[in-house]
Amino acid sequence: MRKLAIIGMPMDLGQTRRGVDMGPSAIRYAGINERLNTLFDEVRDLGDIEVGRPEVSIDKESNLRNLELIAEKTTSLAKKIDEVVQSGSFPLVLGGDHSIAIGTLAGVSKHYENLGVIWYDAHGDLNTAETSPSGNIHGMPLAVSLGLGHPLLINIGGYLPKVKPENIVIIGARSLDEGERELIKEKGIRVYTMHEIDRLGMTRVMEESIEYLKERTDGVHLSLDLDALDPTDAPGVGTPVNGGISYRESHLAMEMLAEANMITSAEFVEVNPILDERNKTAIVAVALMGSLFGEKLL
Ligand code: HAR
Ligand code: MN
Ligand code: MN
Ligand code: MN
Repeated sequence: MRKLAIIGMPMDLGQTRRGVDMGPSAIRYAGINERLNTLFDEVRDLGDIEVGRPEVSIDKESNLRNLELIAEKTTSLAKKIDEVVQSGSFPLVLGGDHSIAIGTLAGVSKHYENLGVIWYDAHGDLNTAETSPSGNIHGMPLAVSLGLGHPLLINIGGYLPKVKPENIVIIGARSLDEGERELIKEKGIRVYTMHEIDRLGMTRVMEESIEYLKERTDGVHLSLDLDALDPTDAPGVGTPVNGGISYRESHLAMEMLAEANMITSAEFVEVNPILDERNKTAIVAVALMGSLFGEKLL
């Protein structure tokens, strides 16, 4: 029996643009239930993790924005995800800014020896407090999952690391900070930048990614940041970067993942309805979920 559990994570503490906390509502409004109902034997919407509207704060020592709050809230998310995986359901998390991935991965990875991660994003999210240009934790979750970053974040779930560098594939990168580039080289992380997507085409990028992860992982988490897409297709994001992946290429990527039958958990993040055009970005997110979970055109 194929079971899906939807978990909303209305958190905007990893960056400074308010509104991304409304992402889960926007995605639900775009018709997620209707779209996915027929693709699973059971779909349960577990509602949102309680985030509230806490007062923002900057940790003086590390300069990280909302460090303790993010540690607390992502810990709650990790616990919920852990329960969902244990119950045999596929966890689908609705963000929220990308810092929520710290919690998702902490909840998921303990169930796998070698969790693979597809990081579909314009950014690397590989900063630490030392390399971050902004102090925004949404630019750090992939580094945190590698065990690099503030102790309060890397130890969530009580173990580390959540992911090994050789089990990661980044797709869509076009805005990497200097420290992130160095880390990618040092750790040998596989990255398909927009250059490779243009050059090889999305078909080959996905064929290679799927083959690479199949060889070395026992489960694969898809972390899809809507800013991986071109801003013309997904305008409702806090940090848009021109020259992104097209709507159709993204569908192809999701369809190929469905065919490969390898994704074991997923999150869709950075949908900000305040910055959007008539909920377009949430609608795109839901359409991509349809393809990811096996919707057929014919
Ligand atoms: N690299 C920049 C920083 O760390 C910008 C990160 C922007 N973030 C996201 N994540 N939307 O993908 O501040
Ligand atoms: Mn991101
Ligand atoms: Mn693990
Ligand atoms: Mn991004």
